[in-house]
Amino acid sequence: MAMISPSRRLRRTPFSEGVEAAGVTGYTVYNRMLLPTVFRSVQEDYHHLKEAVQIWDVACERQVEVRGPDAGKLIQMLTPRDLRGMLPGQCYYMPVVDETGGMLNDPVVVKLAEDRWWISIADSDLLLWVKGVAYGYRLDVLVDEPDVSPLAVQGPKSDELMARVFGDGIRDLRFFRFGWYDFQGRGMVIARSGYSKQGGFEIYVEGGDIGMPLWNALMEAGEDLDVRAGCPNGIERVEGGLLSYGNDMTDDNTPHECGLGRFCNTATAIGCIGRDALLRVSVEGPVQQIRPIAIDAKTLPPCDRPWPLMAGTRKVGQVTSAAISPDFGGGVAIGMVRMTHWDAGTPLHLETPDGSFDAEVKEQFWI
Ligand code: THG
Repeated sequence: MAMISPSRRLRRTPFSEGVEAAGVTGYTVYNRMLLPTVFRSVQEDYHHLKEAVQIWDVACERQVEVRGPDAGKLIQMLTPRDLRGMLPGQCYYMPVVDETGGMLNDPVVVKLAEDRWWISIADSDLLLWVKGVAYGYRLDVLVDEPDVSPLAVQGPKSDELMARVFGDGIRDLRFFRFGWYDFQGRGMVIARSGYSKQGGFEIYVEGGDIGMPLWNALMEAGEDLDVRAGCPNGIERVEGGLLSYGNDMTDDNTPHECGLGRFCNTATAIGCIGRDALLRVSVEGPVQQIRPIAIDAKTLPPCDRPWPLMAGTRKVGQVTSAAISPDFGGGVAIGMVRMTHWDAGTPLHLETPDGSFDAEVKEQFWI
């Protein structure tokens, strides 16, 4: 594919200088911001992620900050997940739905205080929806996109690297909890989370000016750990079944179709804007759902459009993310499959631009 032309509309990040110095070779666009996709090769990056530790510029996971007396009320309006038990210091993976129950985004929400929240968004313009809801319901909140840029530290050696920069206390941080830690006199929110199954942290860097000093400190502290610049890995995230909004689901899908029913408490999520619609559809249950799909292939083209999943001549679903897995052998994929064919073991055919392949519905994702 031809190069993407840089311009002001395609936002750089506080870490772009470090990403370029590290030799980035591929970018995508996410929330109108640069997101690296490849450094050495997707395969080499994959093996390194599983063996060592990587620093990821995920500044494109923008924060929608909601502040004020009605903040908790507004956040609950966005999601069918019941937030009443959520405490400051916790992060939740949170489906966001519209009035039809359609997915608008699948962010991580960070509860900083009763009256201050960050919504760490996937690739859709959620800020506009949240501002619209706040205005339309005359809520007493301020909604904006602060100068906060997540930097992820991912991989099995993440704890060791983070302890060297932030102190040993960080080792005690639990999954999807956050704390405040000091770097050069600046308080930073750090959570144990991230878009991989290899373990690690996300540092919510407040103030772009401290971005490169932090990047450089992590790189220097991890030299003997073989720390490298990395990015969300297209193979590893499919093996782990981590969904990508806009790829694996859109506003045409309910959270239940996306397999996110475990993050919904629609009966008790009072105030959720899509609640009535979801209660209606949840009576019957979804008629299609996300499934892991194994593909009998040695190479696959980039999945830049849905690939039909066929049972004979009948289309029964589609694959929206796929890769060849070095560790599991053959193709791994995320698909949306009709109820009649979603049982594990169901044999299917996958139609790609490079031809047709045997495929099979799997019981669970690979990681
Ligand atoms: N971290 C932060 N913001 C994000 C992402 C992230 N915003 C964009 C995008 N990623 C949102 N999508 C996801 C998808 C999956 C997860 C997080 C965000 C995730 N899922 C775990 C899983 O499925 O195993 C854990 C979910 C749980 O148990 O709560 O982490 O990565 N800040």
